[in-house]
Amino acid sequence: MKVPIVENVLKLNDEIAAINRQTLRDADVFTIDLIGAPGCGKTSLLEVTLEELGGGPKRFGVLVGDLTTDRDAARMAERCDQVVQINTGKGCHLDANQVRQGLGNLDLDRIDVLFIENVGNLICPVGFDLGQDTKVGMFSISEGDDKAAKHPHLVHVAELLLLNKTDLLPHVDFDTDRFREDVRRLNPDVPLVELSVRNRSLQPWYAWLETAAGRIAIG
Ligand SMILES: Nc1nc2c(ncn2[C@@H]2O[C@H](COP(=O)(O)OP(=O)(O)OP(=O)(O)O)[C@@H](O)[C@H]2O)c(=O)[nH]1
Ligand SMILES: [Mg+2]
Ligand SMILES: [Zn+2]
Repeated sequence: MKVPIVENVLKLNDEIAAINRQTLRDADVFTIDLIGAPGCGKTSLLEVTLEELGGGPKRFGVLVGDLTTDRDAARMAERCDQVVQINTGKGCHLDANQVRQGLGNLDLDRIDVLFIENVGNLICPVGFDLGQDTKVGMFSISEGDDKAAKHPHLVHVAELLLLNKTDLLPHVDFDTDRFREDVRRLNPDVPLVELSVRNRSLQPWYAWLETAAGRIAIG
């Protein structure tokens, strides 16, 4: 007897993700699924990005996933008027249907770049297509230098990797060369941006963002 439950769940997810992708393309919105462990600095990065780039030519929106609170959305809503919190309950990742519902609460005509902050988790968010243009993986110094090696799927899939909290390097035993070697071995081509949101050293991230988001303008 065939029991294709998981297969069907992912198939349905992919179908809804395709609808999301079309909706976002039609509205000329470039969408980034930001994936990282709890506390690596996803919301902090987006807060500073919204603050520093918010008045510029690109208009931003955010969908943020969290189990029960709206704290991340409240933080970002201070810097952006297109922010929607998605509560996943016991769910450890966002799925395409939740994103679909989130999109219905945004004014896509007023957004050029949409950030989706996924639930803090390095594992299953990698496998769920949300309709995004690209997935960005975020690690941080405080998690330990073995996390790229232990989460190869994210390293494979990500189009950009961020290593946050470099300001903590003097205080933490983190072998940066080892981390870089693991990344190179798993994905020789992925750009790795080492940064400190705390120190606001975000220029390489902004440069990547501008190039990546530029694709919709020329695409
Ligand atoms: N030292 C240091 N702390 C940072 C940096 N970036 C973020 N933090 C701190 O790390 C903690 C977690 O940051 P968040 O931005 O909430 O992390 P998150 O990834 O959004 O967390 P979840 O949404 O819970 O998964 C906060 O106390 C931040 O102030 C950094 O560059 N350096
Ligand atoms: Mg957060
Ligand atoms: Zn999950």
